Amino acid sequence: MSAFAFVTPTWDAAPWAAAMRQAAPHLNVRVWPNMGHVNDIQYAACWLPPANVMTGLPNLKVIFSLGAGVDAILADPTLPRHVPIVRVVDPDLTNRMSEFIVMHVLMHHRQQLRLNENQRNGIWQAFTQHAAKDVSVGIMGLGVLGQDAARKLEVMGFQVRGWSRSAKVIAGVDSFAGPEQLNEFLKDTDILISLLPATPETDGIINRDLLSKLSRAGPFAAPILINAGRGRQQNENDILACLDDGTLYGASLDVFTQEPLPKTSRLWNHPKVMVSPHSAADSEPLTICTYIAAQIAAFQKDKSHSNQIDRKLSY
Ligand code: NDP
Ligand code: OXD
Repeated sequence: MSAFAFVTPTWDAAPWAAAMRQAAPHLNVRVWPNMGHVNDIQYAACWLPPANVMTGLPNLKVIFSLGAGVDAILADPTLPRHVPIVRVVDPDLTNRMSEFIVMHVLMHHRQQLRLNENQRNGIWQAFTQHAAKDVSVGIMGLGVLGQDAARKLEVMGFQVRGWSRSAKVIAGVDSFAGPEQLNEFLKDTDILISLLPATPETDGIINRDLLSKLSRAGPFAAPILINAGRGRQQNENDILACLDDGTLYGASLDVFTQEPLPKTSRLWNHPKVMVSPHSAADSEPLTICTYIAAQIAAFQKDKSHSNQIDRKLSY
């Protein structure tokens, strides 16, 4: 018998199992830790699987991530090396992320934090409006999510640039690639966005050194940071110090080194910061299960699957 297991110790798996049964009624769906006979399980979808669970499934053929990122799966040091890992690439998730990115770029661009503060104090005061064409938005990570956000920001009139490992050709978007072009990318970026995956190479990349290389020629004379990639990429003490001394004008942070963000973090109440609880782009159970069901159908037909990560690159 071929069975499918959800292994999501930190999430409620019930809505996921229900969605999977709807998306693939023929599949035998199980939920960790009640997985029945482990020999039956050929497919697993997970988020933060406990050590030894995946490696204890001898007939596992594909591991599915329930999100676009796979760091929550690769965190398992016992993960079997021979089983392919497939991540989510889906227009619904991509749209959700672009909504978040466009919303936060616009909130900073139109100075919404200052307007909110004035509203609380009953102050009627309009601020200078700057043209989008005078603002350069730089996206670190021009993958599936970064490219979609880049296109949408370009349509709105912003100058858009992106940085990735390999160079890209995207109409209206300047592409920079590799460590050797990072400084060039940063020096004319007014609003920096991270949509990078968490990998050993990107860990800690958002630090004082990087932030101090950003443009100070934009409308606010200091840059803005938006991180919806992963918290591991940011040094939060550096970000706070840069906000306090004016190296940064503002920040939107959706991801943190520790999640949930501890109540004691100064980021919660910092007047220049917008905090969201790792919710830039939710994985919607039925959408994601429909995607996984289609991948399993393809795999059962001819052993094919798409959006497999490269284990050597960790994304
Ligand atoms: P992709 O794999 O499609 O894109 C990753 C991009 O990062 C690629 O352009 C890649 O370059 C680039 N990259 C990776 N490593 C480096 C490096 N060392 N130097 C420069 N560029 C690098 O991923 P997605 O766009 O689908 O997702 C990106 C990330 O967004 C996820 O991994 C996840 O961490 C995060 N995410 C966050 C969510 C949230 O709610 N906050 C929701 C969904 C995702 P290249 O193109 O050359 O390979
Ligand atoms: C993801 C996430 O990787 O939600 O999809 O963080």
